[in-house]
Amino acid sequence: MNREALIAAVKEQMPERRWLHTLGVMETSVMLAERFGGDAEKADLAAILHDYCKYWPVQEQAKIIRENGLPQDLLDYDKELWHSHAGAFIAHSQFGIDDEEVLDAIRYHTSGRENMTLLDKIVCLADYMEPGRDFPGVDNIRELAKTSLEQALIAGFDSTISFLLAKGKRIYPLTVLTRNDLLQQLQ
Ligand code: DGI
Ligand code: FE
Ligand code: FE
Ligand code: FE
Repeated sequence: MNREALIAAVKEQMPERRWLHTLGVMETSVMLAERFGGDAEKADLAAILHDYCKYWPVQEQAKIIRENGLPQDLLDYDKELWHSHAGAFIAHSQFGIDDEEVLDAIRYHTSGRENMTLLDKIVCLADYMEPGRDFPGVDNIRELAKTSLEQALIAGFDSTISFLLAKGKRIYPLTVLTRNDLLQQLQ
């Protein structure tokens, strides 16, 4: 499937405002790839697909995780964590994307993981700071992103973890491991 057809397929899966978010992540991923020496074409592709399953019924997302050997522990945590793994699965099975770097960037764009690749970092950070994002601290993340992917990502995960704590929600352990690992990378 060519890029235009892929974009049309993605657009159909989501409301207008989420499509505008996706456009913002595409633009920001490419900018970050250029800034930090990443692969702009892979960043663009991962960004296009990253939220493909975001508006699918949660039962469908759960079914993909249950029936295809994806990490079952996801099902014990917030449903917001499911669309990234389901999205990577669909990117491979439905759209034939075989590039593991692209699939991983989609798969880990919400939680991150230890030893994130450059592409993982670019897509995850673009998701936090695309122009349409407006949450307390987002301008600080954009400022940090001028010089350090890691510092900007840590600020992003700090904000997510604070948000989850304030809501009394559980934190997916991988999110904490990701933050610890990024801090260690700065030492
Ligand atoms: O899909 P997006 O809204 O663009 O962004 P995302 O894929 O980063 O999802 C973010 C949401 O996931 C945010 O509302 C917080 C929620 N979430 C719930 N539990 C966790 C979590 N995010 C992380 N990183 N870790 C969690 O444990
Ligand atoms: Fe997402
Ligand atoms: Fe294959
Ligand atoms: Fe997103």
